[in-house]
Formats: sequence, structure tokens, C-alpha cells
Amino acid sequence: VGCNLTLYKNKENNLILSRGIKESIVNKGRTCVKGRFGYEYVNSKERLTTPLIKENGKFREATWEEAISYTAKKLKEIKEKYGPDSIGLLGSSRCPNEDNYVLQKFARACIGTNNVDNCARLCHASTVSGLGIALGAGAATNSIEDISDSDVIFIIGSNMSETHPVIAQAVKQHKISSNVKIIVADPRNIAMARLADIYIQHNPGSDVALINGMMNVIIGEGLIKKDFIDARTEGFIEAKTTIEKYDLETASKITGVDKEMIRESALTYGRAKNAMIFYTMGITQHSTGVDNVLSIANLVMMTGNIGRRGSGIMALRGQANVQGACDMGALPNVHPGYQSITDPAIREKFEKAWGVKIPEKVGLPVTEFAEKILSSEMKAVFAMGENPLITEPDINTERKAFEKLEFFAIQEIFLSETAELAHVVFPASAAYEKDGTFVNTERRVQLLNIAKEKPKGTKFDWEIVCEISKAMGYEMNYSNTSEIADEISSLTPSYAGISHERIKKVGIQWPCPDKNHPGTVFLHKDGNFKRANGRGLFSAIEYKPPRELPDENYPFILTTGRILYHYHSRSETKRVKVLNNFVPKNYMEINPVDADKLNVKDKETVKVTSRRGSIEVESKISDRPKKGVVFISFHFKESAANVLTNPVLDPIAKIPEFKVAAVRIEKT
Ligand SMILES: Nc1nc2c(c(=O)[nH]1)N[C@H]1C(S)=C(S)[C@@H](COP(=O)(O)OP(=O)(O)OC[C@H]3O[C@@H](n4cnc5c(=O)[nH]c(N)nc54)[C@H](O)[C@@H]3O)O[C@H]1N2
Ligand SMILES: Nc1nc2c(c(=O)[nH]1)N[C@H]1C(S)=C(S)[C@@H](COP(=O)(O)OP(=O)(O)OC[C@H]3O[C@@H](n4cnc5c(=O)[nH]c(N)nc54)[C@H](O)[C@@H]3O)O[C@H]1N2
Ligand SMILES: [Mo]
Repeated sequence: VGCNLTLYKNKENNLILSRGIKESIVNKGRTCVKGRFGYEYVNSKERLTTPLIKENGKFREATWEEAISYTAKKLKEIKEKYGPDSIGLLGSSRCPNEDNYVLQKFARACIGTNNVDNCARLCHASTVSGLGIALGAGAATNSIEDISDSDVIFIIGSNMSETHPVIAQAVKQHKISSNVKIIVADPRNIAMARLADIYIQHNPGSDVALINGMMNVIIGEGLIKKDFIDARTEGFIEAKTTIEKYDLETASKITGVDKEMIRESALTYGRAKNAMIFYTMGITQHSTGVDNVLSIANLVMMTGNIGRRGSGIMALRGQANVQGACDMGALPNVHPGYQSITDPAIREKFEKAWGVKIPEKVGLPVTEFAEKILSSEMKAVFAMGENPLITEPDINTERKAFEKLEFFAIQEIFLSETAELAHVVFPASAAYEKDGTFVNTERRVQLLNIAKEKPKGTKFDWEIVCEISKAMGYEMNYSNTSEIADEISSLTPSYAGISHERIKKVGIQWPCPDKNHPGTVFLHKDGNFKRANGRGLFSAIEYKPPRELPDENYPFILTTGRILYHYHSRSETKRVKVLNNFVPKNYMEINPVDADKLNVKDKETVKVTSRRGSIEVESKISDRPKKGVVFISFHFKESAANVLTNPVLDPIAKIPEFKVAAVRIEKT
């Protein structure tokens, strides 16, 4: 969200208090529970402060010189022996733009590979691909402030009151003070569903059928914006032919939703003057993630709900700087600013600036690393702060892969589950101790100031990468992050007008093409899309079921996701007393009817098994999940949901199907 906070520290250099800044255009003084208390992890005694090298299966402390030269030597050897594409790199959405820029430059210019990715692959890869195809730009189109200008808000697959609480607060505020109509489509009866005028509890993975059904009604009722479609888009006729197959009968059968409800939501959205769509992982984390996003783009273009205030598609971004990590080209197919790897003119520009040849071949996404390691094509991984051993699907296989690596180095703030498998661990400074830029979900590039000094013994992430690169023979010399930011703007047209100096007080929303440009509040103004011919593209999308559906042996659908108090692998939130005390262990939400059938009591430990493995977890009887669906958060290494999840990928975005796997539940 990019909340602006004031942080207070004590004499021991520990953070002790956090308050939202009232003047901030983003959060207007609001914070969520993590903004308020979450900083505590940086004070933890468990922070890494010395580089570690593994010897005979055990870590020993090492000096910085030793750890850097050892890593440089190993990476060089592997590069020479197996080629640069035998190495994979991970950027981090927890780190500023400057860190990620330096990391992808290290991958491309020093190592010589485009095998560089970040956690966006597990997150909004479907958005980056899908909105890229439909609109020519894979980012959220509008701003948080626009909420108050909308008269219909459609929330589909986003549990925003737990995952983007400050934005949810703005939606609630608007609901109280206006006639806005809210539609929620979510298989779980989440808090926002209770606020909704229409709540659609559809089957997991049936969104294409739902949206096609809605569009069928919109076309049938003559609610399409024909002028907009003719002047601004292409492909409508082909899309319409497909949509016509999804009459209410068909849509209702696939989604499990009453026909009248689909019709009513179509009319509500279709008649809106200004409708905004909010979506997140309920849409993207499917083997049909891109299809889902393309369907949303169809709905929006058909009704002309884009290119002005109070409208558009808000694909809410996840990690604090996941937008920035993508903007910086910590992705296998693009340079900073989504400039294509395969475009020779762009490659030449970067080769000139960086003084080396850079590879033309599109790299591997992180979701294919494990497979390539197991088939011996990938030999080394270099990671900057991610924790794939908890957060990738099918972690039993992921572990086998990481254990097989010839060399694995990681920059971390804690000895995470993934860091434990590394050969070298570098202690990094944390976000509150850094400067640089973070980009929020509305493309706003904001300056991060140092709130407290970094612990003795740690270095900035960009510094560590530069030192390894230098030791490998490719020098990157920067004296501070502002210099890195200047290099970024010199090579990235959408960032050309952004410098640390300019955003000292208020952040700027990209695209910002020059020093006088005020930034861009909403994209695709008047429907002028970013595709080469300026037109938005409709796609004909057929419903495809999730790849693993319930059967006799695995009769339940498992869906996974987040809870308010924890963050991903809990590296941080388990070290924050207030947050951890709220929810110290994992649970499985199960519908009372299903619990009754299985004779499972509340808080009883059950065994959950999928085709990948089994976990034990406590039950929580709840009316949130639909009958036949259970929910488990992926935050806990004990009862890790990702032992169970299905690693099948969307064919284009390469995102895994985190939201649907078939499981069996047994009493222990
Ligand atoms: N507290 C907390 N907040 C976070 C995070 C965190 O770890 N903890 N992580 C951040 C990150 S990186 C991200 S990406 C965001 C994610 O934010 P969300 O996407 O809101 O988080 P999820 O828990 O994955 O929830 C997805 C929602 O989709 C629903 N859903 C599941 N399957 C389907 C389906 O087939 N169709 C539809 N329409 N809906 C479905 C779920 O029931 C749930 O309500 O949160 C960010 N904020
Ligand atoms: N089953 C299931 N799995 C999922 C999802 C789901 O919905 N269901 N969601 C997916 C999504 S959307 C996401 S975004 C991913 C998240 O996946 P990850 O990014 O792997 O998860 P994190 O726990 O946030 O890991 C970040 C790590 O970075 C470290 N770190 C924090 N700050 C810094 C820093 O400044 N520098 C360095 N070097 N390290 C730092 C932390 O200690 C932590 O170990 O999980 C995905 N996995
Ligand atoms: Mo995410």
C-alpha cells in the first residue's frame, strides 16, 4: 500500500513506536496492525550479523572478505564449467528498487544470464502477462484516492480487509458516506462479503464462467459501450461469440451460483457510471490465471470503465516493493521499465551503458528452477531475501532441489528455512534501516528514509551484490542509492523524470517521462491503451476447470492464502510479540456441514493429505469456506500448506495453482 509512517527509536537503537502520517496522500494517517506493530522484527536478537560459510554440513562464522571471495570463486567456476545459464538469481520484493536494479544488472552484465526473477511470479505474474496482453501495461490502472469517485466497486478474489486493510478502510469509508454498491465474489465468506450489496460465493476456479456469464447479460441487455469498443479496442466480435455460449444456465452450473444473482451483479456493474474492480490472488493464482485476468479486462473494456477517475482495474500488489522489483527488471524477460530482452535496440542501449555484451535468451521463471536443478541444468542459485522453502508450491520437491545445488548463496536478515540450506549466508540490513525507493500498488515511487542504523556487521543488499560482482571482475561502483536511482532513470523511460531529490516529500506515480512531468494518476487516459496500435485487445476466453478437482480419494478442495496477523513465511511476524500472540499456530477452516460429516470437532488435530504429501493441523469450524472447500494459511513451517499445493503452472504466466488442490482429511 505504501503507507507513510513516523518511527521512533530509543537510545539502544531499537524501534519502539510507529504512527501513520496524517498528511500522507496514501494512508492519510491510517495504519494496519502490521504497520503499527510489525517493525519489532528489526530489533530481534536473532538478526544475522556475521557472514556464514557452510563446512562439513555446519555453518561457521566468516569474515566479509572471505565470504565474498569464496562466493565469487564458486560462481565463476560454475559459470565457466556449465555456462552462465546454469545459475539462477532471485531479486526481492522486500528490497528497494536500487537493490533490485543492482541485482538484475549483476545477473545480466556480470554472470551473463536472464535467469532472474522475484516473488511476483507467485503473485501477480498473471496480471503482468494478462493486462500486458489486453492493455499493453501490466500495472494497476488507477489510484487509491479514486475509491471515493466510484459508484460500483467489484471485489473479486481479494481478502482486502486482511491483506490490504488500509485500502479496505477507504472502501468502508466510501460505503458509509455514499450510495456506492459493492459486489464481492469469493468462495470464502470474508469480512468484505458482509459489507457487500451482492455477495457471490462461487466455486474456486470458476471465475471465467462467472465473468463470461455477467458479460453475456451485459451484452443481452444492451449495456455495452459501443462507441468505446469501436473507437478504442479490437477483437470484440470474436470475444462476443465465445461469451454467447455462457448463458445464465451454463454460468450457474459451473459456478454453483444462482442465475438471478449473476444477472443482478451484471446489471449493477453494467449500469455503473464509474465502476472499479479490485482483484488479487483469488484471480491470479490459478493454472488459468492469465485467462482470469483477460476476462476482467474484457468486462472493463466492454463497459468502458477505464481511463478516468473512479474506474479501472486495481490489481492490488502484494509485497511492499513487488511493483518496484518488477519495474526494475528482476524478471527473466524484461529490462527495467518492462523493456523487452529480445528487442535488439533496447539490448544495445543497455550494453552501451553497462559496457558488456548481455544475453538475448529469455531466462527461466523461479517456478521452473526446481525442475531445472533436479534435471542438472541449473547448478547454482543466488538469492536476495526470499524464502522459497516455505512459499513455493510442493515444498518437499523444492527442498530436494535446493539440497542438490552445487552452490547456493543468500542475503538474509534471519537464518530462514531457505538460508539453512545455503553454502554462504550474507547478513543484510532490513527495510527500516535502508534508503532507496519503494513503489506502491498505484505505481507511486516513494523515498524510504533510514529510521534506525543497521546492526553492526550487516551491509546494504546493493553493497553486497556490488562487492561480489567486483570480485568476479565486473565493477559496479556506486557511493549511494541516489546514484543508482539516477542510472535507473537514465535507462528507463517511465522513470526518466524521477530522482530521490524530486520525491523527498511526495512520491510520484510512473510513467513520469521527464523532470517537469507531474506523474500519472491513472493509466490509459480516454482509453488510449499502451499497446503498439493504442487499442485494447479483447480475448475470447473459454472456461477451463482447475487442474486438480476433488475425487473419491481426495474429496475436498484446499484453498490457501493469508491471515491478517502474519506475513508469508513469518520470518518477521513470528518475531513480533503482538502479532504472534494473536495467532501462534496454524489452523484449517472447515465448514460445519463437512466437519459434521467427518465427525471432526473444533480444535481437533486432523491429517490433511494431497498427492504431494501430508500435514497435521488443527481444525477450526467456520462458516467462511463453502461446503467442500477447506482453507489453510501458508504462513507456518509447522503444518506448511505448501507441502500440499499443486505445482502446475499457468502456461503463460508460470504462476502455480495455489488456490485449488484436492485433499483428503482424516482424524488422527
Ligand atoms: N496480513 C497479510 N497481508 C498481506 C500479505 C500477508 O502475507 N499477510 N501478503 C501480501 C501479498 S504478497 C499479497 S500477494 C496480497 C494478497 O492478498 P489477497 O489476494 O487478498 O490474499 P489471499 O489470502 O491470497 O486471498 C485471496 C482471496 O481470494 C479468494 N479466493 C480463493 N480462490 C478463489 C477463486 O477461485 N476465485 C475468487 N474470485 N476468489 C478466490 C480467497 O478466499 C481470498 O479471499 O496480500 C498482501 N498483504
Ligand atoms: N500456498 C500458498 N503459497 C504462496 C501464496 C499463497 O497464496 N498460497 N502466495 C505467494 C505470494 S503472493 C508471495 S508474494 C510469496 C512470498 O514468498 P517469499 O517472498 O518467499 O516470502 P517471505 O516470507 O516474504 O520471504 C522474504 C524473506 O526475505 C527476508 N527479508 C526481509 N527483509 C529483507 C531485506 O531487506 N533484505 C534481505 N536480503 N532479506 C530480507 C525475510 O527474512 C524472509 O525470509 O508466497 C507465495 N506462496
Ligand atoms: Mo504476493
